[in-house]
Amino acid sequence: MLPIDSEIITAIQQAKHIAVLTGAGISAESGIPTFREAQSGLWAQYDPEELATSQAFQKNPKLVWEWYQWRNSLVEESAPNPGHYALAELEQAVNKLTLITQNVDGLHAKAGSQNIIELHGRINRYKCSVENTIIKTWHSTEIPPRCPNCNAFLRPDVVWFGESLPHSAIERAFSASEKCDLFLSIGTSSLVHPAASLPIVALENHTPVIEINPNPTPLTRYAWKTVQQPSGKVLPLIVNMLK
Ligand code: BV8
Repeated sequence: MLPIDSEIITAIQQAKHIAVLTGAGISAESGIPTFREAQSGLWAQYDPEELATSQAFQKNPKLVWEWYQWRNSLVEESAPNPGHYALAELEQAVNKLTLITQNVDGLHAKAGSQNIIELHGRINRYKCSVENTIIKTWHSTEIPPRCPNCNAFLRPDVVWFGESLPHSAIERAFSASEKCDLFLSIGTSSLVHPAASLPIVALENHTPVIEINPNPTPLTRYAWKTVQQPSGKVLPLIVNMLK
């Protein structure tokens, strides 16, 4: 494990408002495959960007529903890892921290983070595919199950490709990215928009961006500092160095 650059520690200590953007990579050490990692077994033949669309759901609702049930089973078997817990601790240790996540696994909330913006919804929350109302219980035994109010199919309450993000979530995320004086990008390939635009907004405001990701991304060349190590190792180290 490489030592953490002391300038990173000083920047975190002196920051008035830290914005953090996380992606699937922060949950990799919880055993949840990242979005672009090859899907395993039955799902290896499918491209997530194809399946996570309303077109795919229209065409084959059963297939899309079962894909989400499989992914949800992985989430249910998973637990927050030291990276999630370290971010929850960091939130208590600094002046102000806004945690913006692209993840739909709910692990940040489970780890105790408070100020969370979930850009892409939650995989274990369901809504009517027509009325968009959240449905907590149903008796339908069809796959996908049908809405108890209007009989349309239920779907996961996540944002599919081609769908708009929840207005308040993206508004708050852009506002935090504009107002923060330090931006951390953790475990994201920085490919999916509008989330990938958030660190760009920080850069446009001359805010330093720190990237934590074992691999380079399109953001790497613009980052003030990059730590190319797993977040589950790096984040606890950073939190310990703040003490
Ligand atoms: C929108 C929920 C417009 C669902 C997700 C055509 C039509 C419409 C839009 C578009 C289009 N073409 C392009 C677009 C825009 C599109 C987009 O950005 N496409 C990309 C692919 C180019 N965006 C959208 O469609 C968005 N909506 O634009 O709407 C609009 C406007 C008005 C009116 C109508 C429409 C919606 C985007 C949201 C899609 N939903 N998730 C689900 O989960 O099933 S996105 C999904 O992919 C994830 O949530 C996540 O956000 C994203 C994957 O990104 P990452 O999280 O970064 O994960 P990834 O696997 O890519 O990378 C993991 C990283 O972790 C890697 O870099 C790896 O190195 C690193 N890593 C690995 N291990 C570790 C680690 N890091 C640290 N530690 C480790 N241990």
